[in-house]
Amino acid sequence: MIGAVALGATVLVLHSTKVEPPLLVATNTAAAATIAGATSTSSLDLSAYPDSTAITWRKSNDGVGPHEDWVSYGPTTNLQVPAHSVVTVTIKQYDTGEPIPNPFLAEVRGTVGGTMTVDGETVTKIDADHVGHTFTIHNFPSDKLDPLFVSVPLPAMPDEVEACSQSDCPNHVVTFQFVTLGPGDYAWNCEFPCGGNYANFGEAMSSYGYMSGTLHVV
Ligand SMILES: [Cu+2]
Repeated sequence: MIGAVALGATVLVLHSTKVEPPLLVATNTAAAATIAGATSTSSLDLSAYPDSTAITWRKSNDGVGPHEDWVSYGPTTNLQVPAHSVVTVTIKQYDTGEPIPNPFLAEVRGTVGGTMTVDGETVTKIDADHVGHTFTIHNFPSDKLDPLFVSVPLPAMPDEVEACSQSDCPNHVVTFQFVTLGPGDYAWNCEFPCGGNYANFGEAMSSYGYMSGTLHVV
């Protein structure tokens, strides 16, 4: 009984530290959906930053950052896209990087055509020795969700670049498209250990809302 009470208190504390970032709703675009099964087109603009000081909503939230030395996606990681839509994602990637432990994650998976563009060039993978982050959407464990798996690697900015998080700082522009099926909530996160502490899986990797978020398909 004492154990159960202690466990309940722990769950409560863990839960209270999870702050849901503000919702970013994809913009509906006018282009016709030319992919079978899709009825609309939409777009999302994101960035991957070397620190979280660019995330403006955090500055008004006591206790949840910004952390100057924590990498972060922005402007938020709580995303909403339409069901049955061709979603065009643009990610500005401002961070440097390292060799990614698993080269599978240096390849583009689950996008329209199996490709993405990097600074306008169409590619199916990037150099596994120079990866900044990944943007990886996957299912929560549930048999009620339509399958959705999308993973794109973000190329690292060169080490000699002074990585910074302002909009005019040097960056790579990555674009890709994916197609949503029915409604549901999906998890997305960076699969490259880029946080601190234990094996780089701590801090920005283990705190929800920096290198992780939710994709609401509605
Ligand atoms: Cu990362």
